[in-house]
Amino acid sequence: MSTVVPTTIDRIEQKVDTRIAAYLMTEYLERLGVEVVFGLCGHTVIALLDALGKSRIRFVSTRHEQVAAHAADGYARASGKPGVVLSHLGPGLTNACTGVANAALDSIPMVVIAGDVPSYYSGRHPHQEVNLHQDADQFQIYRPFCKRVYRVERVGDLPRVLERAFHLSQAGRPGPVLVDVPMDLFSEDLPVDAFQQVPAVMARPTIDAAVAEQIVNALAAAERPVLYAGGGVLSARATGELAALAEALEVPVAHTLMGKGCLRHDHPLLLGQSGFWGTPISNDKCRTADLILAVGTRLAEANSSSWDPRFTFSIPPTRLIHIDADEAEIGRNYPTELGVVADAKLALAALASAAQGRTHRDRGRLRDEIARGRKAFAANWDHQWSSDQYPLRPERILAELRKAVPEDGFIVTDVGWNKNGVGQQFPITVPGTFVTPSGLATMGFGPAAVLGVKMAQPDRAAVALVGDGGFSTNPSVIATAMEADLPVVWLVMDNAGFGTIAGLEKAHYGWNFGCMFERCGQPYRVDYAAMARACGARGINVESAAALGPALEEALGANLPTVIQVAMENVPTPTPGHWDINDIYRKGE
Ligand SMILES: Cc1ncc(C[n+]2csc(CCOP(=O)(O)OP(=O)(O)O)c2C)c(N)n1
Repeated sequence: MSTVVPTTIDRIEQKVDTRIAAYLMTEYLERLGVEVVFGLCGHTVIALLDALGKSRIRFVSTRHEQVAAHAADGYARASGKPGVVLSHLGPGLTNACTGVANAALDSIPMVVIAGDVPSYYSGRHPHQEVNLHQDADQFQIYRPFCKRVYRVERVGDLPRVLERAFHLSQAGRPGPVLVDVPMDLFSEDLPVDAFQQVPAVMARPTIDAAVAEQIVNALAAAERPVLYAGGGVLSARATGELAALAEALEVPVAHTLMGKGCLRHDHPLLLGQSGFWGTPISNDKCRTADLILAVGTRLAEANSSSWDPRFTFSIPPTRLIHIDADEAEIGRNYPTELGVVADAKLALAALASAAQGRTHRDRGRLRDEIARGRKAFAANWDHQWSSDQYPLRPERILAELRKAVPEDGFIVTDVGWNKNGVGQQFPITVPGTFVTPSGLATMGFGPAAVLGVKMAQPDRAAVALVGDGGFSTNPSVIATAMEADLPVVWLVMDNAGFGTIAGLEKAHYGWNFGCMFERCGQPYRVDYAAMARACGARGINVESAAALGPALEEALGANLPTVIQVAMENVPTPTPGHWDINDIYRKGE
């Protein structure tokens, strides 16, 4: 005769009130301030959906888990809170992977809650488990990019794991955390007060007065110093502190793609973006600097011209001081004179305050030089802002977009001309209004991320500027925007192909095989505006350059999601920097 050993929960149940875990967990999410969960259903998560449906939390049901993850990512960027994703196991988990990895590479706080196969099936290879060579291990797919992957083995662990997930996703360098829950645990009972602990309020690390003094001294004494701002400056909401430091010591500011917006576009000390798609004045000043103070950046490949010293950074002889939330980033690609692990806002505030009233080396006619350098580069393309040609020049599209969208409106890009052109040329004045996928550079990010941005900031305009390739990866975003009542605008730059890669192949191999949209050898165009209308949304086909401005005005004033499709000439974004892939390609016979 077998003896039934009571579990911890059974023992607890005899003494205290209990409720079903899914409901307690949802109430906990409400208490943590979660306003919205983005996800897609499956049999493993309907217990949680039932609870969510009865809560104050909104559930945005997407039609692809990658869309859910990108939307949660956009929400996190525009709200400053972690994005929350709900995913089914197996195909749901693998579909969401790209979106979660994209968030990870851009240091976006995110909690992914996944329903898994029932716990008691471990090793039996149940329905929809990814398990051919490992048992009950599919959550490990998230390991290379999540800050933690938790598999909850017992329902009693759920409160602690969720608290850890919300804490870790936001603490230090933010990023995604996976909470993988065997579905039977959602339906188990927990004591009503099981979800007690909330994430600690964190005092972020700053720099002490002596270190601040040392850095300010070095900047003041340097002959050609540069401040180099990454996305960490924007996510720490530290742009005011950066401007104060730059102005106090008269130091020019260069930035990464994600650092765009760190100073107003018209700030006289702004050099612009560095690297392959950067600006010549930014690359020149970085390369010839005697001291660079880099803040909140990985000094990653695209912005560093593949780390080739002839183009963007030449370290040494340039000396580098690097402030970052993550110690692993310090010294990775360049020898670093001083590494500082600190919060960008606190560190820049300490530096700005130490720099107030300090004398510094004479910077000569630095501001004039910057103005001249920026103007000379813009002269290569600013005449195109008014070009009437059809298909449109991409620069005309940017000009119309800038005119139509208020300064505090969001420009969400994808990858392609949109990201590279906006990063290089588009005037941003309000920090945080430029949202872009940098580290993973995922095609498909923009059309979905704009949903989360609009959810976080419903009173501000939100436009996704995307290529036709990126838009068509997942046009189901239109239906989701309709269902969630999110009046976003997608401005689709249509060049009938994966234009950026087509241009690269053409430059090296003389044709663009495999990169253009074709049917029977002819260009193949999809009517995305009609697709929008089929979803009950608005769709506008722009048929002349002059028609784009009015179309944008109309779309931004509408209370329905709108797709604006505009034919665009496929021209490459200027590349003042370097990318060493261009040295790899070899053309045979
Ligand atoms: C998921 C994914 N697959 C492939 C790529 C490689 N890639 C970079 S840009 C690009 C073309 C994007 O085409 P489109 O959205 O039409 O924009 P365009 O380049 O024409 O401006 C591709 C395929 C990528 N970044 N992401």
